[in-house]
Amino acid sequence: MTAPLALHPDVTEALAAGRPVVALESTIITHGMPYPQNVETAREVEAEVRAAGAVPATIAVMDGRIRVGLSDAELERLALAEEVMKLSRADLAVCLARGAFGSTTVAATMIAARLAGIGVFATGGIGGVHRGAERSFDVSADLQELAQTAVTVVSAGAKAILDLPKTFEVLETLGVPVIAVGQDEIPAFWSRHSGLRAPVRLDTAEEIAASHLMRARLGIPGGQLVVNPIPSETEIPLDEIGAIVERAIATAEAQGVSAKAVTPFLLDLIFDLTDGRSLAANRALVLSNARLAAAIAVALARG
Ligand code: PSU
Ligand code: MN
Repeated sequence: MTAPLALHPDVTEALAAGRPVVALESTIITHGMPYPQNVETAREVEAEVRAAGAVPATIAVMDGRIRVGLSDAELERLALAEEVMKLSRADLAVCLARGAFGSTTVAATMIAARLAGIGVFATGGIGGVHRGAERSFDVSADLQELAQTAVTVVSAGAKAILDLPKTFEVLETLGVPVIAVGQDEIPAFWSRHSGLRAPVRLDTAEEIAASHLMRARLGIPGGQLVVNPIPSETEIPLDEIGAIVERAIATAEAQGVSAKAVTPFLLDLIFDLTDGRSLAANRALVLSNARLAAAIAVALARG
């Protein structure tokens, strides 16, 4: 029995030749950004990965198969689709078995990347422990996935819509290395600073790749979380985005938004409340993460 994986020919070829490949998620396209910025960003991210010498593999579920690497027409179809399941570990198999259409979150993209033999994955922000989790118990399955699936995930940290100290405490408990790049502090998605000290700092793609390979040699399951600060020009400082986030969370609570709907609801509202600045920032940080992930993939391919 093998997994229903369908690799794009460019991805198959690169993997067979031991050349660098970077996995990319698709929930950011279907649930993270509005059309047409979602598909424009997806295209720019793929181009960035190629320019840095790696092959991009955007992952989604279509027609009963996990697709690893999409054509431009498929990216467009995903970006325009209205009924798309947001897939995490819990629902990946259900979606495949039903032959439904689904986009993959960080957790599901890690599972797919691992099945395809891809070691590194670029995204925007990971899911984490939501504020008020002591009441709602809302903790993203992304954290458990990082603990068990051996993929290095390049992010800009976790969004300030989350409880950041609790998110990083859970990652520590789960044995997930959180690696800051170029600074001693953990970045907070739209902001370069969070006030939280990073457990580890590594400034080069080579060091991050070496530690990924060392974990494999030790037989340690689980991945690494790289937290790469957003480029300064597009940063929204924490004291500025903080108040907006508070308003968005209060609105979500008043409207009874829960479960999978929380993150997309907040992102959409924050987009409106910042007059689109949050989206421009999101775009810039994903591109920067794609560049770093490609450099890590190049270093991994060298061994
Ligand atoms: N961060 C973003 N945009 C997104 C997400 C995170 O900047 O769209 C998505 C990712 O796919 C992540 C998911 O895995 O939200 C987390 O959702 P939840 O909080 O429901 O676990
Ligand atoms: Mn959740």
